[in-house]
Amino acid sequence: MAQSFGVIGLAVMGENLALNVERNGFPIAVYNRSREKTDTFMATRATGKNVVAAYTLEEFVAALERPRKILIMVKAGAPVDATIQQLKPLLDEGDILIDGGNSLFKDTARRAEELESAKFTFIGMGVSGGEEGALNGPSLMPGGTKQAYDFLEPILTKIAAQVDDGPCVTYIGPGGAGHYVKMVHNGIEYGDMQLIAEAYDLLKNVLGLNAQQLHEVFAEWNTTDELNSYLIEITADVFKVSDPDSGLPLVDVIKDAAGQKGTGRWTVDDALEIGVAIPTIIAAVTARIMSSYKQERVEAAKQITGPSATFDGDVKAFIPKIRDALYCSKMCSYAQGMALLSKASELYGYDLNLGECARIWKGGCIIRAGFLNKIKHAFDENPGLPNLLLAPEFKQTILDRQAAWREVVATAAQLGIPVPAFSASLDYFDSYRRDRLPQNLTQAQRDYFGAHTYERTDKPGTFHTDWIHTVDQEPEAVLAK
Ligand code: NBP
Repeated sequence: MAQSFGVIGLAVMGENLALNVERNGFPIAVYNRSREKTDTFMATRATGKNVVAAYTLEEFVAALERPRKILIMVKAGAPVDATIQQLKPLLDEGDILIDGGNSLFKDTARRAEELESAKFTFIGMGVSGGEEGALNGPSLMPGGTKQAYDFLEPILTKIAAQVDDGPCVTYIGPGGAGHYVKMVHNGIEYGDMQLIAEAYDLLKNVLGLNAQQLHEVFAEWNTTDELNSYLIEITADVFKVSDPDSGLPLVDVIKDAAGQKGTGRWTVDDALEIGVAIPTIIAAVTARIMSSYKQERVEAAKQITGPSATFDGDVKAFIPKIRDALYCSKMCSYAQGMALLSKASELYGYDLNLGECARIWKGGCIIRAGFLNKIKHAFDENPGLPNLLLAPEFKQTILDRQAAWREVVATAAQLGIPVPAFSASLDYFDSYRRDRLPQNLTQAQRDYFGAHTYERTDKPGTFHTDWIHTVDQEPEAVLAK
């Protein structure tokens, strides 16, 4: 009997998704480029399961019922193209290929076009949740034709994480829409992680909390409606782990240089390309880059000193202020991510349902959090909401906490502690809420040196001034008086 679902690529994600699909009642066939991984999988985790191993792609396609449903879970980039090219001659019209890797949305759009014109069906599906999510229920973001999604829906809804209002999967939109939404999810994830890192820095290095106290603070924050989330939960756990060699908290002996695989940068690249301000996410990506200058920073620390002052306030009273700053900054970060999705939806024709995007992130994925309910609610109430900061519940919450947020950012600046994502969020908030920014001067400068013209606030049209010959006579200096 033919197997109903195929998985190519048996690294952590492919293996776990394969087992998830099989556990949910769909017999599977698997294939991996190198034979050893398939052998190990079959001899260990696949034993006793309805899994057929294939050692060539010919065997693999022959093992599948038609139309074939094939999930490609290989390293993103050239390996996906190579796999598709090898598969193409073996497929039949109507077969469905799903790329579940972290592919760049532009690659997905290109592949969809190529494969659709060859009468195959292609789904570019973002998968979030790491290896644990892949096995027990990830958040799935499939993009492609609605018809293909409908065909796959019975499988996808079963393997996805389940939350109070349904499985964490929905039809995202055409072409590269699924991978776009996954990319922005990852950008938001970068923002969340950096904001938590900054809260940790303040708690530890300004307030002097030890690992046990850090654990208690994050564990307590995780019980709140606002901050309850997977990332806060694992942060609390991290402080409970000691290093067996040194006896120190393990986190203290980890080198402070963060890696990145590229999806955060892709989010930044596209936001800049389509003109959406995402300063918190940019700050998060930049902070990882700064962290990677480890050796240079060690040298610089010997030569450049910061303020010598230390915190002399009330430690207990400052902790909730840091929590407020974290929450306000997080709201700004999500406001930026959702604004990016909204603009991309319009420009790329994705027709995204932003409330649904927030809903499918409620379970399975790395940014899962109770807070996403509020975002879903805000967009359900007003699908045309220009910015999350204007949603009544978000607006009021920030207004109630902005004094604490400002105090935290100001204190960090005075003590020389970098809080790039807290500050970027506050700047975003202050810029967004101001009806007049200083870019009137920027426009004047641009027109001065480059005749770039400007618009006026009092009448329509485009204007240019011959600044050099119009500069007033030097008036009597007033500042010195
Ligand atoms: P990797 O990204 O580490 O890729 C390893 C797999 O790709 C192996 O099966 C390998 O086969 C195969 N592969 C490579 Br490399 N080059 C190939 C080629 N030219 N042709 C065919 N197969 C090739 O695996 P992963 O961590 O499981 O991730 C899979 C995808 O899921 C990636 O796109 C990743 O970004 C994405 N993702 C990962 C996570 C996570 O938490 N790890 C989460 C969400 C999404 P081999 O065994 O023969 O070398």
